[in-house]
Amino acid sequence: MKTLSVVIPALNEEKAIQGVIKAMPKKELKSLGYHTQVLVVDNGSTDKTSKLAKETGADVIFEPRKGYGRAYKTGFAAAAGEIIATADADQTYPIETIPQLVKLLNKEKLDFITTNRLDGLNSTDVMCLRNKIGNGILNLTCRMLFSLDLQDSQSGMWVFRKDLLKDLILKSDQMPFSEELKIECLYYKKCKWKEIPIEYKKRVGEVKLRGWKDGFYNWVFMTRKRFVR
Ligand SMILES: Nc1nc2c(ncn2[C@@H]2O[C@H](COP(=O)(O)OP(=O)(O)OP(=O)(O)O)[C@@H](O)[C@H]2O)c(=O)[nH]1
Ligand SMILES: [Mg+2]
Repeated sequence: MKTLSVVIPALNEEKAIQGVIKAMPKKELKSLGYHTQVLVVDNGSTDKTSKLAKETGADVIFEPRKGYGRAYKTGFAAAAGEIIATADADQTYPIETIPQLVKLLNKEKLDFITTNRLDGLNSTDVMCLRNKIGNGILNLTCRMLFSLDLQDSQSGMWVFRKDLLKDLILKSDQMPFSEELKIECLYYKKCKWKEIPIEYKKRVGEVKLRGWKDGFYNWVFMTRKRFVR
């Protein structure tokens, strides 16, 4: 049987992590021929995230170096699957749709699927106005600099072939990792990709994103990446 690895970065997500792991559609993936490996990458949570993740059956990797991007790099290196799927540890992403996305990846022989959270958003409960504006600016910048027809450059749910990671230049260890991975795969590697709309849900637990500060940092990173790879 083939393996699919689900990599989840988690920092102090004790309220949400078990719900994310329990929602894992292991049976459906098994019927598609995949064993599911769930990898939670913890960067020094001070709460019970790791303990609860282990108790719910996930493999937990402790990564002492800080950052969202760093957590992903460590998780990807440890992933045994030929396909990798990702999601936040905050119950915002529809984990249950992973089998559909895997089917699509295989049917259309895609290398990378990224998801679009923004189309179906109506409540400010799910994403505040500040984040919507920030996402709009980042998406426009991404379109202008890289000519990528992406509606959501900052989405953190992807399904892709692990092989694709070879030769990528991934410098960010922080939040810009999400846009950097897409830019590397879609713009520099010119892989076969699709963006799929998903239902994005209200976060459980505390936000780790630092609002305008991270938004600005992501914008500077993206702009710089266009000229200095
Ligand atoms: N391992 C690790 N995980 C992190 C770090 N910072 C954030 N995360 C996790 O990465 C995911 C994304 O962070 P969020 O706070 O949800 O940021 P966001 O998704 O942009 O913002 P929301 O829309 O409010 O959820 C969550 O699962 C966090 O727990 C970090 O430094 N290390
Ligand atoms: Mg989140």
